[in-house]
Amino acid sequence: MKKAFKNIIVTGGCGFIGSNFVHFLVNHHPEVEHITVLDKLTYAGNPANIAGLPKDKVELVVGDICDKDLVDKLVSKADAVVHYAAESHNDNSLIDPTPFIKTNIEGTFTLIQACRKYDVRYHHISTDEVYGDLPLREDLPGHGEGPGEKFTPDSPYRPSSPYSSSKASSDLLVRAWVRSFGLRATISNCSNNYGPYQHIEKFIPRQITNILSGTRPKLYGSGKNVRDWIHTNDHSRAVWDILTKGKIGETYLIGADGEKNNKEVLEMILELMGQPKDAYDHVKDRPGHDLRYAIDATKIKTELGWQPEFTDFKKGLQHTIDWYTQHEDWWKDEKAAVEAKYAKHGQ
Ligand code: NAD
Ligand code: TDX
Repeated sequence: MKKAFKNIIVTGGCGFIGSNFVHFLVNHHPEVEHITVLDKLTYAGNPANIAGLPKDKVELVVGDICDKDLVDKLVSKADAVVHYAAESHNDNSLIDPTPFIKTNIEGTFTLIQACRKYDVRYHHISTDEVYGDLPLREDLPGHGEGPGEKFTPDSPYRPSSPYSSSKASSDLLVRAWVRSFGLRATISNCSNNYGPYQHIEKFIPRQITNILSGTRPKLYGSGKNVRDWIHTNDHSRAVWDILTKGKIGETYLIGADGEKNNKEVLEMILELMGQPKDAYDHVKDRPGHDLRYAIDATKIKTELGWQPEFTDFKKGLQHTIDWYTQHEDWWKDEKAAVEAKYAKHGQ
């Protein structure tokens, strides 16, 4: 019989997606008795994201996933590690890749070495960006529905940025540890998440908070780049399904058929916030900007029975806009510095 996961470490549990998973565990899985959030609290980590959760159940350990002794001590007492902690922003990785190499690669190495030592179940959170990008649908013979026109777990690794190449490196370490050392690991590669608590450096919250601050939104390049959006609640449910029902050594792609180009998303935000459709600026494009991401989520749907619940993007976006509108205290203090950094790089 499978061992129950009573004591789980969630790395990066004070970030956007990791904190969503911590809330998900507390709200939906009382059988998980103790959650240790291991988080360095970088600029992207905010303890407020898990404030209010029961202190006897959720313990925050402020520390670095590269700290071998700390990781060893925590992992020795755990049943599972779900690894979210990362440097996560492409634009930052283009300015200074150093912390991406350290946290995303060395941090993963540190965690899997400890999981190997104590035979602890490990789930690795990754991104669809490891597969590089796809041509736009209109340029494909099957208009995006033919074989090989979306990412599948067998797509070749072809990362474009320092961020995505560091994530790809970490995935490959995990695959090798499964094969060479019998690490009990699974990997998930998810598409672009949206929802409350996302850092305001990212596309959707940046534009919402720009409008709320009286600043014009900023669109990179032509805005034709396509992202495959999924609500972060759907991501958390998928991760739990993989952790508890997934097959060791397997990779699962998570996506909710949410393809939209950036211009469409921005126009939708403007419309929902009562602004003219063209009230934004075109700014310098991102170097190496991936054109299109699209996930074929057949495997997780058919093998694990997962389905997304947030299928109405406009409704999810409205809910996200409402959250940022009502939680100015969560983002206001950082806004000027985030925009000043972008302005320095022409974005
Ligand atoms: P985020 O930047 O919001 O949060 C990252 C968290 O990790 C922060 O709390 C930060 O303090 C912590 N952290 C960073 N370096 C650390 C270190 N060395 N030691 C301990 N903690 C550290 O990121 P996110 O958007 O929530 O992404 C979480 C994970 O999901 C990442 O692995 C990312 O690659 C992956 N992912 C993100 C998306 C997306 O759309 N945001 C999509 C697919 C996969
Ligand atoms: O101001 C902006 N204007 C703009 O047009 C910003 C910040 C972004 N963009 C574009 C770039 C992308 O095409 O919007 C799109 C989304 O940008 P980001 O929010 O930076 O996300 P992306 O680079 O697609 O990566 C995200 O999804 C995959 C996460 O940040 C990663 O952590 C995840 O792995």
